[in-house]
Formats: sequence, structure tokens, C-alpha cells
Amino acid sequence: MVLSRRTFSAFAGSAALGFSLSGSVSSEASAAGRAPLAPTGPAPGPPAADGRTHTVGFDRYSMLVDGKRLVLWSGEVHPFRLPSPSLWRDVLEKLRAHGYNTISIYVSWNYHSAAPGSYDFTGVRDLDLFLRTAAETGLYVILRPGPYINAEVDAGGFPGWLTVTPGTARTSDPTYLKYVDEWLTAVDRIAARHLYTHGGGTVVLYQLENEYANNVTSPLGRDYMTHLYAKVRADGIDVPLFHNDKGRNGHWAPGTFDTDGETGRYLYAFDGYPSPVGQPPDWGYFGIGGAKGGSTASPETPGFMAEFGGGWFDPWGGAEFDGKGYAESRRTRDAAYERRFYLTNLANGIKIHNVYMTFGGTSWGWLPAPIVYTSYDYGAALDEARRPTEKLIPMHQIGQLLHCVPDLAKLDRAPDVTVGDDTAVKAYPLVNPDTGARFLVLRNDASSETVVQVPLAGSTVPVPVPGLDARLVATGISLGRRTLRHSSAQPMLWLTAGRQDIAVFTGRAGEPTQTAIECASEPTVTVLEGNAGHEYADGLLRVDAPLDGLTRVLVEGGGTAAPLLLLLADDTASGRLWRYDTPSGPVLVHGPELLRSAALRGTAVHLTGDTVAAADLEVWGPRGTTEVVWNQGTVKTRATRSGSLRAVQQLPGVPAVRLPALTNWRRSEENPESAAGFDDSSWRTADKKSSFSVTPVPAGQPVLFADDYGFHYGDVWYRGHFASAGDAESVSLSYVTGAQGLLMAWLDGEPLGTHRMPVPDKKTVRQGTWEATATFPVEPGTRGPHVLSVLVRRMQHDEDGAARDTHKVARGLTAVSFAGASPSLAWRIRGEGAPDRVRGPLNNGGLYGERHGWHLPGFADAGWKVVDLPRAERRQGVVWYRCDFRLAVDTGVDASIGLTLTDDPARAYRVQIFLNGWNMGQYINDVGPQHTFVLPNGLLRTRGSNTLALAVLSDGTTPAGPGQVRLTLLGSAAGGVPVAPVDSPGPAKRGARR
Ligand code: IPT
Repeated sequence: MVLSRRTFSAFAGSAALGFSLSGSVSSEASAAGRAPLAPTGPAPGPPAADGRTHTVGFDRYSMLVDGKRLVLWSGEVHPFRLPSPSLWRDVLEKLRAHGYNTISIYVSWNYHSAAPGSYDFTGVRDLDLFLRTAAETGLYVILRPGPYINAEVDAGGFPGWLTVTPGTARTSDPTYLKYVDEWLTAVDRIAARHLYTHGGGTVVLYQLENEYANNVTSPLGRDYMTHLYAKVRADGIDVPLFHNDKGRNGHWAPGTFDTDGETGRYLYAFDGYPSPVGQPPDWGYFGIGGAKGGSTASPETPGFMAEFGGGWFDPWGGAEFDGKGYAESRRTRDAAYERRFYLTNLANGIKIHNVYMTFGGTSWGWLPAPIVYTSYDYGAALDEARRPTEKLIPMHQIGQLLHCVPDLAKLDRAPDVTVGDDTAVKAYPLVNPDTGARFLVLRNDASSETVVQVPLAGSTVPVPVPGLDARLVATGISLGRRTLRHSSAQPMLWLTAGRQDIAVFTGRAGEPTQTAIECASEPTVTVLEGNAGHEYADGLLRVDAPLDGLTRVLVEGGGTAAPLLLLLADDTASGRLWRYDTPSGPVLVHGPELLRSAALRGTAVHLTGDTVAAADLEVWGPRGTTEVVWNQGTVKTRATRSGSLRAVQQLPGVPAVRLPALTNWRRSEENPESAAGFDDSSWRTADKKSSFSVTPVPAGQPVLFADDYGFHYGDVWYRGHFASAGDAESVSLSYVTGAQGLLMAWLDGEPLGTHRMPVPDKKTVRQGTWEATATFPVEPGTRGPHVLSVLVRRMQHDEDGAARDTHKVARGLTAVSFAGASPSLAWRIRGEGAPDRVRGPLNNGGLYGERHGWHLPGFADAGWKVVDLPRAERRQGVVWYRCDFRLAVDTGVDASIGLTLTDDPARAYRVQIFLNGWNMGQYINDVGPQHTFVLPNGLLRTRGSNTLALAVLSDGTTPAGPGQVRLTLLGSAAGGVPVAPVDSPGPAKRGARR
């Protein structure tokens, strides 16, 4: 694309002052090298639970915190998908370091409530601790407690017990509202303590409901939303509230329902998950991209994307990513996707931007909705094993920029820049009306790099825009005590360290850059590192340099007393630059994989962080800093011409982590429930006549839906007793599950067979409920009595995205009939025991082994038979394998360890994986695609002994494993956070009913 002088002057001509992309110095202020008008003040520093009162408001441009503009640059993280509270800090520190200033969290009702009136916020469910950790990390919080959350969790977050209550959920039904109030009271009691308005924490926004697209105009919906609003306010939540519209529909925009007479304290937000293929959509904020949404729907509130896709989820069988799993999600939504789509969002006026997910984590236990498997990695910027990926780099670049350049918090669209139509580059010109700072987002929708020729200062500046990527260029922004005229590279940050200002610009390695800085007179320029040319003319210093690592140019004099260190960083080098704000001023660190914290004590700067490979360490700190301490060890440094302290020797990388082989397995068979003589007299009788399920009860049959008998999670057993089978030829069992559910049946202890729901394909993948009737031939002996035993793996409740009570679709058996006879059956049912008090309601289903503690550490398995893996046995039913192993990971090493299962993919079996009693998820050998299960430290004793228990369910049609079972090192770093062991009681303390 070539911007002609004529077309570009439209843009330049409207410059409020100072800067002109056409290159002519358009005002005296700029010619004199005077700094542009300051925005409303620097962006507020990192928030803390500081005990002070704060105002949290907004206008149509942005949030206003204590009257200062703030762009919320947020990542979605789910505490319930990382069941090890110590690691919350690890994830949050990684996000903060990479430029995020906010996190957004769901709170999942089902995770905290095993029964009506019971709300548990202890241990891995400690919301208070999570919010405290976020505040300590300096992150704002967007809180999203539902009551409905979707989120690919069981029943969209509704507790199992809610499926058996009357009334329609997600409406103004009084029974539903009564339970909603219970939940909100419990969450809000904690949330209210963490509001930024009172300095108790850093919660600044609170979401009502989730993508509620039904009943938008009916009282059922309006009264419901009105109720939620009033309830949350009554609970003392005084930060702005909002709802996330499913798309740009204008649903639940301010004024569409009664917000208790309040105005100006409720925001409009919407979600977007555009296809990564094709052009990023415009959001209408500036009147482009459609009539609805953005400022059209809500002109007085800032552009707010409550969720914008940072990846996507994958169903059982891996249909979404052609079986390639989350690596493919990350490949199709890579770093360039993030830069290209998110800069487009900013260019469309979005000022509250949340990426769903930024750390996806694990849907452990029975948390996953039927459409997803255990891993919720999502292809997010931080992977399931907590390892930073390349996707964090553009987020880091943009996040730092938003912090350092507050002009970006108030943008108007500048007159259009015409770009030639022979090119795929789209240009979004933007201006801050107060400061005159200008920005141009250049987006390349073609796959190969284009160089945009931008005429600047009498010459043409080539701005390279890589294929399927974007670049933000700025003019007229402050770099401390100097002003940027232009750069072809993207500004990333500036700060004042000691005497000097430091400014960082970024782009791709190898690309040429041109940067022009206003200088009243000719400065002294020293190229300290890298290749760079420079010249001074007409009040401008121009530096030309190809990007290669970190190029350093020192600018001294030129009418400004303070030196400016110009750092030109390629993407990789920019990912090794860390800004950290301390009470004595900002610190800039270059070199290590991660900087977690910086603190000044006397003349020493104390740093904590991670290394993987050996790394340089260089620190720019406030004046008087002479010593550097890294992870408690003093580092020998020398002062550099760059004004930094640089370690004389590299920091060591991470030592090797050795993992043991898993040996000495013990084996025990179960499913006594299938035997004719099993005593089920303590089981519940299944004889109900009616149900609140949305699945009809078949005429003439008892209710067999498991939820109606209090069994909501995992496997459920049925035993149907009958006196005589007469001339029965076959039995038909109708059942309902989520995707990949199955049923196994036995008659009088003899296997009848297994029925499995089909593997979802691209078409059926979104389908929640799976219904089938399995018919098995029977040859009952003439002599009764008989017993039909059935095991159903339910695979969780549907979500309720459309607000049609689909979480109340039945799970388990629905109807049973015989051909050739009509015996009358008396049913007993048995599912999970009382919830594990520590591990929570979603940890266990109703397998015999689970009911008897076979999954727990310390369970007496001495009598079990010692066996070697792999196994290959043909059997319908359940077999358990247990093994203990010890780890001795060095202290100071953060190892991410997974459990990997592999076998011949033709073998039909699945495995529930228990680590120290915690249900780490489900492996389905012949479906996949997941083979590696992350074992989070804390649950995993990295220095000590651990117990693995595998509950193997096999259908008898093929030999069944386990095959190979081994520990996998997913990543490691020297550093990390201190990890406290998560309580993992054995049978004695468990307190569960057998
Ligand atoms: C949107 C939900 O709000 C969120 O909970 C999650 O389910 C996400 O999608 C997908 O992972 S729903 C929208 C994509 C229709």
C-alpha cells in the first residue's frame, strides 16, 4: 500500500497539534520540541488492597478509576480449573509480568455447592484467597459469578441439585430466584470484601448472568435481570455491573431493564469469537461494522468486550481441530492472530478487553460439560501446564503500551486514510482529542508481508506489516522528556530509570525500522549495541536500524538534559523485557524468562523470577541502585554505558528434572454390583412417579433418572429385580448421557454387553444430550428371581445456553422393556457417596471403588495383586490399578508434570485418573484426543510420595489396558512460586458415606 501525500494529508490535516503523519511539522509546539499535552495524568499504577476509598466509574471512552482513565487489558482465568491455590499466584504473576492489568474470573456455583444451603469456599475453593492473591499481584478483577456461567462446565455451572427443583432456571421463577439469592449471598459476602471501591481488594467490575439471549423482551427475562441487579446491589456490590451480550445485539444494554432507578453504574459488554480465518470484524463502535452493538447500542459506555476468543475448546474425539488437539487451537490463533485481532478491537474503540481464555487450565473431576474433555488448555497464551507461550508476546507488547501511553484510553476516529485497493492492508487512524497523540493501526489481511509506504517528514517511511498480523504506529506520544515523531516499529513502553528515560520499540526480527524523535538541537548519539544509523535535521533525530535482538542507541543532549536510551527489540527480545513498578519508581529488567517481582531495599534491587536456559540479567532501576539480588542470591554486576547494572555471569538455567518410571502396580477387580447375589438392600429404591426433569417420564415406568435420587456426578448403578422372565428374548435399555456416555448391562451376573454413544463429529459436536436404546438378547434361566444390573457412565449435564432448562435433561436410564415378556421390575439405584469434604462434590462418581476409597492415598491395597503394565485383558466392567511413586524435584525448580497414557487405539477402554485421591480426569483410549493429563504441583508432591489410582472401565469387546503409563515433563523453570501441599486425606479423614 502506498499512502499518497494527498490521501494522507486528510489524516494529517486534522491533527489537533504537533504531529503530522504527512511529515510536515504542523505546529510550533512540535517544532519547538515541546512535549504534547499530558493526558488526564499517567495511567493509575497497579492496584492493591490498600484500605483506601476509590471511585470506579466510566464515561463513553473508558473506565475512570479515581478519575483517571484506565484501559482494562484482561485475561480470563478460572480458579476452579487450577485446584492448587499456591499456583494461582504463579499464573497471576505470569499475566501481570506480561502486561495484563486485569483478570476476569467466573465463579462456578456447582463447584461450591453440594446441596441447597451448602456453600463451601475452603481449600481449592477459597475465593477469598484467590481475590487476595490477585490484589497482591496488582491485578484488577472482573468478577463473573453467574448464576449461570456456561464455560463448558457441567450444567453451565448450575449445581446438580438444581436439576431436580421446580421452575425454569434463568427466568424470574420464584423457586429459581430463591436458590439464586442463596448463591449470590454466599459469593457476594466474599466479593464485597474485595471491592476496590473500599480498598479491600481489586474487584472493579461485576457481571450479571452470562450471554442471556432469551426472554430479552419478556417479563421472565426482564424481571430476572432486574432481580439480579437489585440483589447484587443489596449485597453491597457498588462497582459498575454489566452483562455480556452473546454478540452485538444490544441485549441488556443500559435502559433495557430496570436497574433500580440507578443510571451510570451499569455497562454494556459483548462477546466475540470470530473465526481466525478471514478478516477481523469491526465492532460498530465508530459506526463501522454494523448498526448494532458498541456505541450504537450503548453510546454512553466504553467499548467493552467481556470475552474475546483467545483460543477455542475441543470436544471428545477432537473434531474441532481434526484430532490435533489444543496445539492446533494455538496454531490457528497464534501470536499474530492475537496482535491482528486485538489491535483491531482497540482500533474499534474497545477499552475493556478480556481474552477468553488466557489460562484455560483443567476441567478436572466431573467438571467438564459433555462437549469437552478434561483439558481446557484452550490454546491459550499460557498453556495448561502454566508455561508461557509465544502468544504472550503480543499481549505483553500491547499491555505495556497501554500502561505507558495513557493517550490510548481516549481515542476518536480520525478521518479515514485512503489506502490503495491493490493491497490487503487496512488502516485505522485514531486520535486522542486532548493530547493530539495519533495512532494508526495497520492490519495486513494477506498472508505475506507488505511494506506500507507512509510519507513522513519529507521522506517516505516504509512500515512493514507482516502477513496476517498488525502493527500500531504512534506519533506525538511522550517518551518521558522527549516526544516521538514517528516510528515504523510499534512502541512498547517507556519509563524513567535513574537519570535517563528509556523507550522500547518492537517488531519482527530482521525488519528495518525508522524512528524519529523530536530534539530542539542536535543531540549526541551513541550506538551502544547493534547496527544503527542516525541523522539529525529540522528538529528531528532519525534512527534507522534493522531489528536484531536488542539494539541500543543512547541519545544525550539535544535540548533535553536527561538522556534517552532507545531500545529497539525484536519480538523475542521484547519478550525478555520486564517493567515492574515499585514505590520508588519503575524497574526495567532484561534477560530472564520471567520477572515476578522487584523490590528496592536500600541500594539493592531484589528480583524474583524464572529462568529456563541460562540467561543474561540486566537491570535499570531508580537512582542509587547498586546491587542486584536474584531469587535471594546476590548477583555480581557491572555498570554499563546503557545506565544499567549487568550481571557479570549469566543466571543459571534450570537443572535437569528426572522422573521415575511408574512400577509396582497393584490390581483389583470390582463391579460386585453386577453379581446376582450382591446385597443392594441399602440402595435407594427407584420408584418415583414424577420428576422436574424436562425429559418425560415414560408411561407406566418409574422415574429412573439418576438426579432424582440425589446422584449427580459420574457413574451410576441400577439393579432391577424381577421374579420371572417368562419367554423374554431381549431387553431394551433406553438411556440418556452427554457425549461419550455408555451403558453396560448384566443379567444374573452374566454380561449382556455394552452400548456406547457415538463419537461426535463436526456436525453433532454441539449436541449436548445423547439418547439411545440398547437392545441385548437375553436367555434368562427359567428359574427366578432375576436381577438386571446396569452401569451408566453419564458424562455430565448439558449446559443451558439457550435458557431452556437443558441442564434438566435426564441422565441415566430412562426406560426398560423386554421383548417376549413383560416382567415387573423393582429398581434400586446407587451413585456417588457423600461429597468428599476436601475435594468437593465433583470429585467422585458412583463406582464401587470410589465408594470404598480405592482412589485415596493410604488405602490398604496390600492384598491387591502386583502386576506389570501394559495389560491386555478382555472383561466387561471395572478394574483398578494403584501405584505409589516418589518425586525429588529440586527445591527452587518449578516442574510441570503430566501423566501420559498410550495404547493401541483400537482398544475400547477408558480410565479415571486419581492422583492422591483427586480426580484428574478421564482418558478414553479409543476416542481421545487427550493423552497427557496435567498433574498440578501441590496436588502432586514434587518432593515426596504420591499415589496414583486408575479406574479402568472396559467393555469386553477388545483387550483393554492400561498400556503405557508414564510421567511426562511438560516444562520446567528455575524459580516458580512456593507451593503448599494441597490437603489430600486418605480413607480415615475422608468422612464420606460408603
Ligand atoms: C461463551 C460463553 O460465555 C463462555 O462461557 C464460553 O462458553 C465460551 O463462549 C466458549 O468457550 S458462549 C459463545 C461463544 C456463544
